[in-house]
Amino acid sequence: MQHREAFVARFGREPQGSWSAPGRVNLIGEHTDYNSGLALPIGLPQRTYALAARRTDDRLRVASLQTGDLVEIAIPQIAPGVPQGWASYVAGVAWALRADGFDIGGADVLIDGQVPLGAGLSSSAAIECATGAALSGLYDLDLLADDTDRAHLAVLCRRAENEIALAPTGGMDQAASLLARAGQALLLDCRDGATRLVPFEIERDGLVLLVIDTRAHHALVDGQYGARRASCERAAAALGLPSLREVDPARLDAVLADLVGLLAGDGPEPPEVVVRRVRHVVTEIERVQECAAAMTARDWEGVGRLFAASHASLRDDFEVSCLELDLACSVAQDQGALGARMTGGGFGGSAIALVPEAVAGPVQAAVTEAFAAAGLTAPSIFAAHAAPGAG
Ligand code: GAF
Repeated sequence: MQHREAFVARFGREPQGSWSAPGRVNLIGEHTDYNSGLALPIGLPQRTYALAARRTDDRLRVASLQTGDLVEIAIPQIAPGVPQGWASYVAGVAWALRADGFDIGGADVLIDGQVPLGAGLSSSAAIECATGAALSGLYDLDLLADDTDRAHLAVLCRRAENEIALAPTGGMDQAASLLARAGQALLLDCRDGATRLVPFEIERDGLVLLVIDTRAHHALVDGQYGARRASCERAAAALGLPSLREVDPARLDAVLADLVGLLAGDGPEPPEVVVRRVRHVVTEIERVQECAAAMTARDWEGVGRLFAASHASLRDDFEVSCLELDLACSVAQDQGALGARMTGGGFGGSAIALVPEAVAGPVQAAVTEAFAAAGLTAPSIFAAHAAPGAG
């Protein structure tokens, strides 16, 4: 069924428009956003669609083509944890717009989420940003007009996720979904929100970016993501810094040695664990800078080495990888990928591999075979390119 007919079937009226926003893969810069660091995402070709029409009362009715359910809530009733589940990403955006002073009313919204769910590809940010685009369109807020407005909407979509859906995420995913451009990666500085576009047209150089959705469970509302964030905040506080971004990479060893004494055994983890978390964040921020430079120079082997170093750091120091992600990356590397790494929050979800076109097929086959041999659920593998943000 087409989107328009689906909307009419659910709500008995015509939609006033259709808006959409992409999922993302982060090329490098993981668990850096909530440390005021750097990240380098691209928009994915897979998008989430929001068809919508205004309501004259103060209610939201939201339906999903994926779950088949319909959730109804009065906007003033939206609160932390209410509603629950996927509808919180839609309702949270209405709440955040109101909290920011935008005079929006109710809406009927139909969501078609074509970004794979729970795959670490920002399906929730895509719902938020498509909803933000829809409410902006319905109520003439013009929040897609330019990058400044889009960045503002990204902040509101992040508030929806943090304060209503209660996932303690940084802002990378919403920024990527709203600010992404075709053929470009977005160098995002989470300290001041500044962005710079970095060319990412790998097909010109005979390369393919494979996304390997391991199908291993990934959820940001589980405690592990929040625990990593808390460790970083604890370390920054012990060092007397506003964030780990302020650690001077040239003095990293000395800072880590000091940190052991400053933490002095209090807190939920031993100091040496916190030290490893900090080492990941500080070195990862440097890798983002190096990767942006290598991409600009079209030094793809250099990019591949940085991907591999990032994965090792996330696996060994930050400890957010898992068997499936490690297997996908090592098999891809063995089959000729220039580099492979987990992408997104980790604990499952997806890996990416930068591969010469000629080995894309063999890499896919080898990863699929290795998963079968290990008794794992078959991965879903597709080629991605840098696609545009919400519209
Ligand atoms: C998830 C979060 F939502 C992001 O904010 C970011 O922290 C990422 O994990 C890790 O880089 O996608």
